Amino acid sequence: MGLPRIAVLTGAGVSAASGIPTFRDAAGGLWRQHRAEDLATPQAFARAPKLVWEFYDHRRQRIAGCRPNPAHAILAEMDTRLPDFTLVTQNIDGLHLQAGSRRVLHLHGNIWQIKCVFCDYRQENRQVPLSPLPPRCPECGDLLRPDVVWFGETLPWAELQQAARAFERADLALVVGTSAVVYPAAELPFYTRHRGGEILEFNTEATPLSPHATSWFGPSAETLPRWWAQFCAEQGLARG
Ligand code: BV8
Ligand code: ZN
Repeated sequence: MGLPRIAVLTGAGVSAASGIPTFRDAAGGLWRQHRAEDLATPQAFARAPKLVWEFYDHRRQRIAGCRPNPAHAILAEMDTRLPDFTLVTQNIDGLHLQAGSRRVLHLHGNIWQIKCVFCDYRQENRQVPLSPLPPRCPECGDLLRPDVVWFGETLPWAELQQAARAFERADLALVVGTSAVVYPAAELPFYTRHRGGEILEFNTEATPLSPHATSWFGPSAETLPRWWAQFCAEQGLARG
């Protein structure tokens, strides 16, 4: 029996130790009395593009100075040590790539990418602050928007299919720092279970996934490195 096939799903909790507030906690959840869920929608953008852009520009400014933490580093190391490893993230902060993970499936987009609402203009943009808001497309003059998946929008088809296949064939699903309430991403770990695989959950609190998983409670910047050291010892993997 070779090394187990592993699929990982991360959420905002994996970036908490990097200083980025999670999506639903107090700091990250509310901005100028607006709930994040109410601003991350096409309807909000159609109604108030400047306000939605001020929300995203605020988050870009917060994220710009943040660095990957040990949880990101372990996931990047796993990427190099395991023959069958897939990292799927709901996060839009880009910290997995910054930590050196090469193969990352971004299901909800990337806050550092902006695209035109009309033509196919799409560009990486790391300007903080961004001004003027809302930015206009240099090609057609229409509005530019963050290249992220809003509530009610479909996820990128190719990434979702690849993620589903990875969780279907995985022996082990690691679910790190997600409240496991946003679909279809939250469905993925159940694909592993349906095929007889095991789910390990790394979170500071219980979630709807917990009854179906083995939980490592605590901050993932501590629990993930601890689990990986134990896993390497069990599998006879020399540490990188
Ligand atoms: C779609 C990008 C339809 C933007 C995001 C009713 C029932 C079921 C589903 C629905 C429903 N009503 C609507 C839906 C569908 C909806 C949905 O699931 N809603 C939920 C809220 C009920 N889903 C959608 O709309 C999706 N699209 O379904 O399309 C469709 C179908 C066909 C055709 C057309 C349309 C789109 C979903 C994507 C939305 N975009 N983000 C942005 O970020 O601004 S989702 C948003 O939530 C973030 O991306 C985030 O990644 C995601 C999940 O949140 P988490 O990452 O889990 O973060 P959260 O704060 O919630 O939790 C943090 C966790 O970390 C906690 O558990 C905490 O305990 C833990 N933690 C904290 N610190 C640590 C820690 N863990 C470890 N260590 C620590 N230190
Ligand atoms: Zn355009």
